[in-house]
Amino acid sequence: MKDVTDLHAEFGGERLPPGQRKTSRFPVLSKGGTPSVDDPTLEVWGAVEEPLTLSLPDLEALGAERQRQDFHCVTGWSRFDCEFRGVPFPRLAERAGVADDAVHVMFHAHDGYTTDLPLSECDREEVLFAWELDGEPLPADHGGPLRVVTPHKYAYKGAKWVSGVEFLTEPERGYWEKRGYSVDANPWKERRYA
Ligand SMILES: Nc1nc2c(c(=O)[nH]1)N[C@H]1C(S)=C(S)[C@@H](COP(=O)(O)O)O[C@H]1N2
Ligand SMILES: [Mo]
Repeated sequence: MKDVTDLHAEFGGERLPPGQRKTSRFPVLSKGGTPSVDDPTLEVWGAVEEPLTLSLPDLEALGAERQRQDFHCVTGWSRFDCEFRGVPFPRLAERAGVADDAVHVMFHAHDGYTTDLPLSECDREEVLFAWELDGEPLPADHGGPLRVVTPHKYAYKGAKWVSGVEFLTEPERGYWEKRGYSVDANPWKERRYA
């Protein structure tokens, strides 16, 4: 299994980011209820050569892998050693063929949630479209059947119940980013609020 729990070194910080406390629980944080998603398909559109509609088997076929990752919530808790299985963002970007003028990405979710990141900050091996947690299908409360995880950012950058990935030629703001949360969301720099 690929272990990316050392990625704090890239950001010059300790494994536990400043102002965070470690928990062994896995709290659920959602802006509303848990939507039911029977048939997960992921739409990919915007500044790409080929818009895609991908099923879970399609995602699997792009090259799924298991990764050990830490999970940092902006409200102050961190859960170490989450084992997610999914497909890394770069596999999907390669498949869609990202246009030269794409600079930013918006993730869309079934509960109406959105979140945005610069393309360079989500085109990373540890950004996963994940459907398994700790060897089990991803629980619905945690975003099952399909979510994004962003261990190098606060977890609001990882859309649960993800429905779409939109490549943008100009930055736009997601749900929490419009409401004052940081676009950067770097836990080691404590970029919590804009
Ligand atoms: N679709 C969707 N994704 C979401 C959210 C949400 O409300 N809806 N909340 C975000 C926030 S603020 C956090 S901290 C994490 C929480 O993930 P968890 O419930 O698995 O702990 O999901 C993020 N992704
Ligand atoms: Mo959060």
